[in-house]
Amino acid sequence: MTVVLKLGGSVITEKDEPETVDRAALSAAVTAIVESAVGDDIVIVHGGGSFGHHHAAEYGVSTTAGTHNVAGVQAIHGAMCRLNAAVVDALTDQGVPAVPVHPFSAATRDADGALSLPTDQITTLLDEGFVPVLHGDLVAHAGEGATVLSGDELVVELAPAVNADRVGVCSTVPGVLDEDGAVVDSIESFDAVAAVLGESDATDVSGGMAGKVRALLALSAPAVVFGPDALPAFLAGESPGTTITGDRGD
Ligand code: IP8
Repeated sequence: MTVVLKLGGSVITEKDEPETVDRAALSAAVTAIVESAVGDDIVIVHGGGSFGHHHAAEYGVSTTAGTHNVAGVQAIHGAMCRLNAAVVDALTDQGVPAVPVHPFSAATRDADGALSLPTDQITTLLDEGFVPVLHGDLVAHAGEGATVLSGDELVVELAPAVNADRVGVCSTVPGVLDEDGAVVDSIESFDAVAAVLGESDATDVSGGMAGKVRALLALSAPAVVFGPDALPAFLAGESPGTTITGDRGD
């Protein structure tokens, strides 16, 4: 069974402190992975948290608005590489054969914004017993310079490429919440929940929960959005939080 797991950037970083890892939260997530039966058959993606989003906001870069500013590209990509190194280190410290994969080195967006992500490297690493660890990053974008590539977009690209049986998105909240703060059990179309999907409460240049749901609806496999406490349950095969079932079939 192959699992694609996204660790939200706000889960593993102190969202209000620039470039600060939440060591306790990261360690708890790694422990949950180590103690699960998933083994090495997992691809991990992490978001930007107080690393990428902080710099992206400073340089005015989002998933659609790009930059040609070299200092900006270096600041954003560099911060994400530093967070990636912290995540890979935390995993290897607990014995996971984690290796870094930096999407900026491989992915492109065309002038229409369509993403192309080569995945042979990922499938080969998995076959060879490694745990690839990707991260939200920048991407070379025709006509825009470089734009933000969110971890949720990566999840959508990776899940079919590795024939993922399960897709999990570990967020700071226990699922997608309705206007009363209750977890929505399942989502089958964006229109059904558009009214309750607000903006993220942290600096988030990737579109907050609305952007997350939109991206995950593009998957043909169901994706589960849950909070950090439910990570062990997800890895044990349960579907805590919100299950998002793709309605586009592509
Ligand atoms: O937190 C964004 O990744 P996300 C990465 O998954 C950057 O949206 C560079 C801000």
